[in-house]
This record gives sequence, structure tokens and C-alpha cells, in this order.
Amino acid sequence: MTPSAPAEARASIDLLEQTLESFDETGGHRVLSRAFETLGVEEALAHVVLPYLREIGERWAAGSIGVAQEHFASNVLRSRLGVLLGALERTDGPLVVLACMPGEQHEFGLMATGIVLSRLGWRTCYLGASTPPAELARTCRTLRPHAVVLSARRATAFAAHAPVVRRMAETTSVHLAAPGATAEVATLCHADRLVGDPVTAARRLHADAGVDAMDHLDHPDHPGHLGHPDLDESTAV
Ligand code: B12
Repeated sequence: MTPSAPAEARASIDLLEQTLESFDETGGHRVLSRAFETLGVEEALAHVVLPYLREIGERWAAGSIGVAQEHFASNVLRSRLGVLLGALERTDGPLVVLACMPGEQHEFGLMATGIVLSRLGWRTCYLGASTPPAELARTCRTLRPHAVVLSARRATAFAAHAPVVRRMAETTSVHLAAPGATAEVATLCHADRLVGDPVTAARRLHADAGVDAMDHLDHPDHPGHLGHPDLDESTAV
């Protein structure tokens, strides 16, 4: 990060609060575009988008904003991260399957990990929230991914499906993430544990995977088609 980046990140978080929590979608997208442009995608995810989500949760828990504001802000961010996830339109590179365990609706950490892996040269198959384990296993048998990332806030969501996860771990490398990914449950599932924030974790998975995914990246520093379709060229990144 440059010396001014922390202040820029803080300002972006405050502007997201002002726009999204007043139901200003276009304003929110402009703030996101500027953050992605000035900080870069990985830094903006780690220091703007994810911290902002945690702050929304605090305001929601304290009753200073309502469910509608939290849902609105989450949905705008989800649509934007969805664009980033598919932005590089990869047709080659190692494949990662990403899914939340059954009952788990919190997917932003998983999306952020998918975006960073995609920018490191991976193809992503993003299954998203609350994925039935049988479907996940079927998908893995069909696609034979290089890695699988599973996310849950509760360890029981992993433990309840440990036999299915163990079977997957026989043929692919399985990584458990988010607060539910305890050391005990990772051992139970014969899986690796992705610790730390989604950006750092994605970089570690990439480094540990030993795949030369960067070979598939045409322009590692190019941000790709990250803009929102409704924004003009000058602000879209
Ligand atoms: C957005 C949100 C929602 C959205 C999710 C939308 C979506 N598409 O993801 C919706 C509205 C669906 C939702 C629902 C609920 N939510 Co909610 N939600 C949030 C909120 C505001 C943001 C979550 C988020 O994405 N944070 C960003 C992540 C990345 O940060 P983090 O959670 O701190 O995670 C850190 C690490 O664990 C790690 N990490 C997390 N995930 C992953 C994934 C990977 C792959 C990796 C590598 C790392 C990683 O990275 C982070 C560190 O940088 C949080 C507030 C908060 N503090 O986070 C509440 C929060 C998580 N929700 C909460 C609750 C209570 C609920 C509900 C039970 C509410 C209800 N009564 O219905 C339901 C449960 C739904 C379910 N069954 O899963 C509580 C959880 C309390 C607890 N003790 O677990 C929180 C903390 C709010 C609060 N302050 O009370 N929620």
C-alpha cells in the first residue's frame, strides 16, 4: 500500500456508508469504481469492501440502520463482486470450485477469494451460498477441479458433512475457510484450513498449489473489464 492508501481506504468506507445506506446505488458504484482504480482490486477488497461489510454488521446489530439498508448495501456489493468474479473470462488455467456449506448465506469472503484467484490465473466455478454437499460432490466428480474452497461461519456446518468432504479430499485439494474452519474440523474433514483474510488466503492457496497459473494471465496488472455497465468510461474500472 502507498502511504496515502489507508486514508483513501477509510474515506471510501465512509463514502460507501453515505451512499449505500441512503439507497444511492449509482453513488455507491462510483465509490467502488474509484476505490478499485486507485487502490487496486485486491487492496480495495481487503481494505474497503470487507471492512465496510463488517461495519454495516455493527450498525445493524446496534440498531442504527435497518435490515433494508443492510440488504440494499449487500446486494449492490454482491452484484459488483459478481462482475469482478467473471471479469477475466478465463478459458484456461487451474480450476477452483467455491461453495458455502448448507445453511450458510454469508458469501462475501468466498467471492473475494474467488476474485483474487481469478486474477492469479485460475478459472472459477462459483456455486455460492448454501450448497448441498451431494451437488458439490457431483460437480467435483464432473469438473475434476484442482482445488475446492468451502466456507462456513459455524464449524458444525463442516462437521455435519465430514464424510462427503473427506471423499472429495481423496481426489482434490479441499480448503475450509471462514470462522467455522477450526483446526479440529479441518482434521476431521482431511482438509486444509485457509486462515486469514480472503485476499491473503487466496494468495497462499495459489502459492501452495504449485501451479503455474500466472502463465495464463495475459496482463497481470491489467484490471480487466471491472466497470459497472451503467457508469461512464471515466469512472468505470
Ligand atoms: C452481509 C451479511 C449478511 C447477508 C449475507 C449476504 C451474502 N450474500 O453474503 C445476509 C442478509 C444473508 C445475512 C444473514 C444472516 N446474518 Co449476517 N451479516 C452480514 C454482514 C453485515 C457482513 C458479512 C460479511 O460478508 N463480512 C465480510 C467478511 C469477509 O468478514 P468476516 O465475516 O469478519 O470474516 C473474516 C474471516 O472470518 C475471514 N473470512 C470470512 N469468510 C471467508 C471466506 C474465505 C474463503 C476466506 C479465505 C476467509 C473468510 O475473512 C474475514 C477477515 O478479513 C455481517 C457483519 C460482519 N461482522 O461481518 C453479518 C453477520 C455475519 N450476520 C449475522 C447474523 C446473526 C445473520 C443472520 C442469523 C441474521 C438473521 N437473523 O437472519 C443470518 C444468517 C444467515 C445464514 N444462515 O447464514 C451476525 C453473525 C453473529 C455470529 N455470532 O455469528 C453478523 C456478525 C452481524 C452481527 N453483528 O451480529 N447476513
